[in-house]
Amino acid sequence: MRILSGIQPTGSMHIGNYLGAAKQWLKLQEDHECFFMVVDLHALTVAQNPASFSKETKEKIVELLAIGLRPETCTLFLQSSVKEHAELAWIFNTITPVSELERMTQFKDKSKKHKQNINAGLLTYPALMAADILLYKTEGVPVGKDQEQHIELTRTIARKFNTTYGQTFAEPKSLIQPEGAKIMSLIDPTKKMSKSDGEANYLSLFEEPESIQKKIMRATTDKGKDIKYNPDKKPGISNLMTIFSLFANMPMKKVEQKFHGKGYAQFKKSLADLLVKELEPLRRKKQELLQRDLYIQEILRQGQRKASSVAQDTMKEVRKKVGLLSLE
Ligand code: AQP
Repeated sequence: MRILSGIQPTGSMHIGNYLGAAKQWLKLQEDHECFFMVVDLHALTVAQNPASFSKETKEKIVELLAIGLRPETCTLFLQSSVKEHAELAWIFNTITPVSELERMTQFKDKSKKHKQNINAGLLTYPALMAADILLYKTEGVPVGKDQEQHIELTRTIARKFNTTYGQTFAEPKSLIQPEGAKIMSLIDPTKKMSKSDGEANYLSLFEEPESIQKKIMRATTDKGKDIKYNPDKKPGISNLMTIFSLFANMPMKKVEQKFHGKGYAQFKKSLADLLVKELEPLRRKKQELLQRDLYIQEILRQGQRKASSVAQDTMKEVRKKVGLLSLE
């Protein structure tokens, strides 16, 4: 199966990004043809600081390597380094109804969050995402639950293209984990963990140990004191239990048994200790990789070459099907 997924360059990768998406990538790279990219063009849909944007982009590649992506087995690249993404997105813009774009949850949420900057790119984001995916004739897209709607729209766009111009794209499916697909905010466990919601809401994968302790001990819990998994009635403790279960690789029933009769404080302390232990090697690896600028550049060049070769073939086919005059 051919796999593709991406992550935005801005902000540090948080445990939601990891448990919902990136952890799947590590497994998939072992026995599938995988394309993973840093989606810098998508990130431009909210205002960025040009002085720090490219540095953040490089740092995201470093983070992906630090968690264990292996450029020998997967293609790791920058979205903006393969020009065909923007080209195919334009063609998809011409077959995507505005009404479909307007009903996207992410567009509605981000329009509320960035009232001063509701730009056209924010609206047409899913057409670019469809281009990202279909350019590689992708079959599986490992993502968190929040991206499911965009992948459904990608399938709609693929169908529309196929009926308009002839069979070209297979419909990709989303690969969503049964657990961890939606890690919630540490402060408001009814909302998705998001890096744009402020420091206290999320836990970076590369967080310092003292900060991990602080954030977990301050995380919102619910009434009562039992360590019982019940996302509807006890969203706070259930979210923390999901994080524990996934990092400890322990089924939820076992987590409940382990903490039976213990209070929230004791559970939180165990969770913080577990996270400090599990995240320490990633933090060290990131520091080490940050010094290896030439190595990172070489990986990106190699990724660009591999991705471009597939993307150019697809665009050639698309241009022909659409009827764009070829100058060859
Ligand atoms: N809370 C989450 N739980 C599970 N999966 C998540 N993902 C994001 N948040 C969670 C998944 O991580 C992948 C990369 O996400 P992204 O870089 O595209 O960023 P995002 O979805 O926009 O993440 P944020 O933190 O919420 O960013 P802001 O605050 O900038 O909007 C995707 O597969 C996503 O599903």
